[in-house]
Amino acid sequence: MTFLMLSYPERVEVFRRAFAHDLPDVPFASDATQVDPQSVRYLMTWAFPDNLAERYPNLEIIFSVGAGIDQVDRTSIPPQAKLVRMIESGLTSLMRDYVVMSVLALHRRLPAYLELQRRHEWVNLEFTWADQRRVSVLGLGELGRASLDALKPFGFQLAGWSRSPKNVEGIRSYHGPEGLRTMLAETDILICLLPLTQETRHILNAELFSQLPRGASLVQVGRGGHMDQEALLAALDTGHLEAAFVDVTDPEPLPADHPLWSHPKVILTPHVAAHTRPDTAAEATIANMRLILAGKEPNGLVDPQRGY
Ligand code: NDP
Ligand code: OXD
Repeated sequence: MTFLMLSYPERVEVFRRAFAHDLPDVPFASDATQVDPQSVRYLMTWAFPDNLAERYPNLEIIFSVGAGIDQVDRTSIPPQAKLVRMIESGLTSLMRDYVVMSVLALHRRLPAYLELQRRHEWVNLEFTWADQRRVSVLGLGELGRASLDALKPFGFQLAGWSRSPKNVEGIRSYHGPEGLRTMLAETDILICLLPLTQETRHILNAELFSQLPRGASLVQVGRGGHMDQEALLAALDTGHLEAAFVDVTDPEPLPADHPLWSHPKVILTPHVAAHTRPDTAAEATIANMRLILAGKEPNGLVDPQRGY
């Protein structure tokens, strides 16, 4: 019952040491050419090898190295194998930091001040008190909830939208299409932290932007496929949206001549909002392996029907 990890050497070494120390009975391998494919029961990877089912016929669990699993071609997964996404404190803390940074920057109108600085103009822009600023998150999962928790001390009016109803202390919770419309109408800064599924593809489109109040801003940290980039540019150009932080694009890398690079109301980062941290991810994976070996459900088990 080998655990095969396909990733870059530094990350693999951290996992190898953690497995040797905490789970010595589970053989750990990282070189696919040196392992008996029949023995591979657990596979951890980001990019999924071709012909997975034929290559590793006894696969039971596929662990994604990352939180998202939209990179996976579901048709390649052997029918008996389950998919587990990454939930670990290092990645969550990076996302929390990025969301707090961008919400504060948008709240204090940093993109507009950067533009004034470029023009050497000393101008005081209007401001809003934090307790009058409405900040909403699309997606009340691991990362959406952690981000909202980190925003609480600033006193913003917080809201979140999910598929199923939620009851989260200090957060107005919405679900379903009607809930989304209501939340958008009451949102000044919108954060996208959804998984990319058939239902959420291109959810950030012209219609959604038009439902936000004039002057609202966006933090796009989900997946490039969530957003119609032309619609964002149009909403910024008409002034309907004030500014956007964009961390994920379609395609990635974003072509050098794409207008998002140089738009004065956009702060663009190259999909760096969060990354898996090797030591905490190894701990989380070992905890999950213990659950699996005890016949229990691992944390982050993907529901194939929901698609996340
Ligand atoms: P989770 O699975 O924990 O949470 C997903 C949330 O989205 C849940 O609250 C879920 O609702 C909600 N949701 C899913 N589909 C819908 C829908 N159709 N309508 C309404 N709500 C929906 O995911 P994480 O928080 O761990 O991660 C979220 C995403 O963040 C990842 O999938 C990835 O796209 C992105 N990400 C980006 C990174 C970056 O560097 N930019 C790094 C890591 C992740 P419910 O609770 O009802 O199930
Ligand atoms: C992830 C990512 O999904 O880095 O983990 O985007």
